[in-house]
Amino acid sequence: MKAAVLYESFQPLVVEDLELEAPHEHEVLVKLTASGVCHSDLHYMKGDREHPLPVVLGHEGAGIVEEIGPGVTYAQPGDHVVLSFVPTCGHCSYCVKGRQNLCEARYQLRGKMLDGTTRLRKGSQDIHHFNGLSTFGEYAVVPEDSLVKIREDAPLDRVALIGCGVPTGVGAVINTAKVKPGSSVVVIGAGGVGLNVIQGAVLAGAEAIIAVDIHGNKLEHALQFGATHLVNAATEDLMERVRDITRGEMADYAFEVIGSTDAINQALLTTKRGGTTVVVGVAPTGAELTIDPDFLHLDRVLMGCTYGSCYPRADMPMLIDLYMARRLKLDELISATFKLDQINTAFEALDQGEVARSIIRY
Ligand code: CND
Ligand code: ZN
Repeated sequence: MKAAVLYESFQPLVVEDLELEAPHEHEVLVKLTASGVCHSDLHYMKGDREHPLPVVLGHEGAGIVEEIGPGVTYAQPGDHVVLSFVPTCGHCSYCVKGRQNLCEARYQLRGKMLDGTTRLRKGSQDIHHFNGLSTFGEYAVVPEDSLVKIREDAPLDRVALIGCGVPTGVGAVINTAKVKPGSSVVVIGAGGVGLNVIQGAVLAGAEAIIAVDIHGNKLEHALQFGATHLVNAATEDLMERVRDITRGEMADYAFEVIGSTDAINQALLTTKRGGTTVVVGVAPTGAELTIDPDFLHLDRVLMGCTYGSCYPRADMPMLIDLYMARRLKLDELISATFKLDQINTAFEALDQGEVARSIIRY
């Protein structure tokens, strides 16, 4: 099968033929229909984050089950699925307490399948998996626990975005911060994930939704997703604007959706006493944050957030239902569609801030 391989950071992905071994016990072969192009993948390509190489990246995908390995009971060939970048085992101490996004299995993957071996190979060389998924290929072998079965009338190319950007952004609002109706919300970074924070804030009934970006096209998108106020951080004073919009109080909630420590600090400063800041962006490994403890002293909360604190098998079908009922936007998120051999162009477009989200369609 054809896949895009990262051999070295700072180098383009190489689209080539790889061997993909049949699924082992409790694994499933999925024929992918589409994969979203997320900034998390780009962080690894740029060396901001480290991963064993070579690797097939991609963690936002959907497709159809083609073959099941021994012992698989959850899915059958023909099932439509979204892939979760956290396999949820259902019985670790996190899963049983409803914190499935933190499942132990996630930390056993380390570039391999759960049994510590790989299914991807180029000649005699093992190629690493990414979060047990590696959606930048025509097919993927994934753990059974990474599958989320979905309704068959949902368009499989669009719902690929339910694999990461949508549950991460919407979940950060609904599950992590638990935004209350009538709140004021600042969203710094209106990209693929940030737009979903914005539509999450709409679902939560926020009153003021202040979208912040440095690109005018991103801010236009944000308006379409329900932002009530736009701030171009390249030309405007963010604190001043938030103070004006909130009649001097500052915001109830701020979300950092870039992966920058400066933006985390800015987010914190936009919150009022008792306000909550949620860090959604993934900062480079080793980055350090300096904050004034006095600021937190006034009942402010600083929270992390992975995968929108979601339970994939409950939240993803729910988000798809909302999309099918036209209560959640997916079509508008996709500003470009590429073929797998154009994947480097797709990442350039993401890096240059040209797209909301793009997808690779197989
Ligand atoms: P994308 O590149 O689409 O969005 C980032 C946005 O930030 C762009 O619109 C930029 O224009 C904007 N931006 C950049 N610098 C600034 C600045 N100084 N001020 C204001 N805006 C700025 O990326 P994405 O939405 O795919 O991902 C965003 C982050 O979220 C990224 O760090 C990614 O790794 C992370 C993420 C986290 C999780 C999670 O589970 N927490 C899941 N997926 C992605
Ligand atoms: Zn992602």
